[in-house]
Amino acid sequence: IRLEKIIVRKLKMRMKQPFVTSYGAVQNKTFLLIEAIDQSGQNGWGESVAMDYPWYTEETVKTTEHMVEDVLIPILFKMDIGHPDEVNRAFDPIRRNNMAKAALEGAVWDLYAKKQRLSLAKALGGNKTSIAVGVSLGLQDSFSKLVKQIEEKLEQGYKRFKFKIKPGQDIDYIRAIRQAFPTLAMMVDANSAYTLEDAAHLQQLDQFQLLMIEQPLAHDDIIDHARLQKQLKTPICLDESIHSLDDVRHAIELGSCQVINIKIGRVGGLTAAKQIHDLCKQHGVAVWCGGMLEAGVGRAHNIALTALPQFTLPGDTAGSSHYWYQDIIDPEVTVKNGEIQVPDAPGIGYEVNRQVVETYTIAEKVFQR
Ligand code: OSB
Ligand code: MG
Repeated sequence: IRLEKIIVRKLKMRMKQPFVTSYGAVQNKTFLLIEAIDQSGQNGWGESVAMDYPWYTEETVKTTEHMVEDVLIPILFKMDIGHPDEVNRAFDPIRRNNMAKAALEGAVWDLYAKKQRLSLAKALGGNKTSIAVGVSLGLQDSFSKLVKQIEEKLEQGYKRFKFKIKPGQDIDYIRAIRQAFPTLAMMVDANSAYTLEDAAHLQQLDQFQLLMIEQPLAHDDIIDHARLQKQLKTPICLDESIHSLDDVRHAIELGSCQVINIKIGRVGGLTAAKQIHDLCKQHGVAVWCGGMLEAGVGRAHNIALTALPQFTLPGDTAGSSHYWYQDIIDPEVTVKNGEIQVPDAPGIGYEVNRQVVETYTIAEKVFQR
């Protein structure tokens, strides 16, 4: 693969409803959509998951633009790519900026799989034909609206419910949900809203049969999480704290968590995500695929990754219509009986709808080798 042309589009899409976390609300999503084209005219698609404001990790739409355009594309234009893993290695000397790296590497993976006439799932080594999925529900101010949402998702068969929590909207909030849904497969995500001093407070969550508590403590911590895990019956799952294979190795060694949330963007791409998957499999650590409110291209990459065997827990990959009035892929991602069919067609297995992409595009730049 010799990349000849890379198109960087900036899209702005409005979500059906604001997504509220311990940090605040997101409703307008701006992101980069990458189209990479090689010497034969074959293209591949990637989506950056960085958002407008650096509340989740340090990256933003603007930092990813800079990295993609000024640093990473020049590296790709110097390469002859035999396999996408080489892109991971070529980006390795560049510190972090994982979401920017993942967006480009994802486009190369899609292109590579298409040339091999393999689905992206198969190209990654995944064999599942369908994946079980869950849904992540943001903080709600009205309990009856939340109950209605849960009931609607239960009807569609969603297999796991994740609720955001924050100090002041946690124990009583989760108790109320548990009382309304005594057998619901449910977990919570704090997005780093607590400290070790809250350990006794968080112990109250142990009574609600939660599958796990995601990222209760600092975004860059693995030591305090190990201390907290010793004081909690509920398994801890790490999200923000995991950026690399070494982070996962350290977390396993220290006992900082029992479950890992793998997000392609946060760990720097599919190659890194697969390596983390393999390490977790070796250690018997369960993993699931986290979501970043992706549009269709990013969602398709998540589906392909989740086809790997150690993704034994339902992740965040809900159907397109949960977020969007109209997604950018054809067909849209649909959930039936709580499952998504893993596409068989080459690459990401969904067509990008160029007309729809155009309606959301607010900027476009073309780079030539
Ligand atoms: O912490 O998992 C998170 C969305 C954006 C940033 C961080 C997180 C999330 C989600 C949403 O929980 C998952 C989704 O539906 O895509
Ligand atoms: Mg999270």
